[in-house]
Amino acid sequence: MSRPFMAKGEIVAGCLAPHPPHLVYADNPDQNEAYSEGGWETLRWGYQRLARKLKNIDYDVMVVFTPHWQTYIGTHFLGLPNFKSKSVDPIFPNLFRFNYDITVDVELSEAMHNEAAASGIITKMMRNPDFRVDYGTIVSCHLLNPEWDKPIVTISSNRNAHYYSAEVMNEQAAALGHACRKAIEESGKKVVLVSSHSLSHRHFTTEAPLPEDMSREHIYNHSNYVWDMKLIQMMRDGKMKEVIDILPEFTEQTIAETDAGAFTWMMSAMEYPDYPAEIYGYQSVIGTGNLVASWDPSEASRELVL
Ligand code: 2X7
Ligand code: FE2
Repeated sequence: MSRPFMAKGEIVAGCLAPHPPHLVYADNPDQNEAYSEGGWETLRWGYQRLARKLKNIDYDVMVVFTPHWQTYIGTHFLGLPNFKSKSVDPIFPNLFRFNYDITVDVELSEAMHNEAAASGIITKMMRNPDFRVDYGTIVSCHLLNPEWDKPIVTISSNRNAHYYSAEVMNEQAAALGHACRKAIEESGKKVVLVSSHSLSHRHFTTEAPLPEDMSREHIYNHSNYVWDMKLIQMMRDGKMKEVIDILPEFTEQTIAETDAGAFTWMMSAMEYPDYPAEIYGYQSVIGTGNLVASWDPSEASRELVL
């Protein structure tokens, strides 16, 4: 239903925000129990610069799509106003034991759920008060807004790439992005979208004795590096439709975390930007390729960062 007296809602920024728990570990926030001597500064400094930009953007809510809330029947949306617990990374409990207290914009979450359902996508609201929010949501949102002073919505990753193929995932995620854009416009809200994932995702299976020992950190292999650089160049050139078209091939060749659908969802919701991405930093974490980047639809505030 359209609301004639309300300003149209809009997507005011889209952020590619990788979520290795190492980045929060390296930052030593009060919420995390582990202690580090730092590390992965190229990514963390990039995140800090993007977080400063977001502080100067007027927005109501962050909507994050995460690969680490994996759902096998449909797409799920957080559906309670508050979630509070401790998140322990299943692979890196030595790095990430984070006490979170998250506020959710349930109104927008339901609106996106309903619009997606109306377009034929299988959906569900998560109303379990004991549900533990995944570390993908927590890491990306913490690094983009360490004050946690805005509500969020998390969208799960329906594992289409694994049930069917990377091509089917691309189609489904694009349809979800389209529905979410419609819901945001109807809501009258200003929204920051967050696509939470690495690019290339082959990773080492052993860890350095000191995880933040940067003398041990490098990309898993050259082929993944070349693929990541190819995509970043296309982002700089504003070729987002082309990036999404080759994403299934990229996903398969580099075991990329784009398999989750987040990036396709965000680009579809932003109608495939043809303007340059803002590049904030690229670095490997335990061998994976990670890029912090943003798409700013406003030409007036769009920057050449790196
Ligand atoms: O979830 C992750 C990731 N995507 C990349 C690197 C390291 C750990 O966790
Ligand atoms: Fe991940």
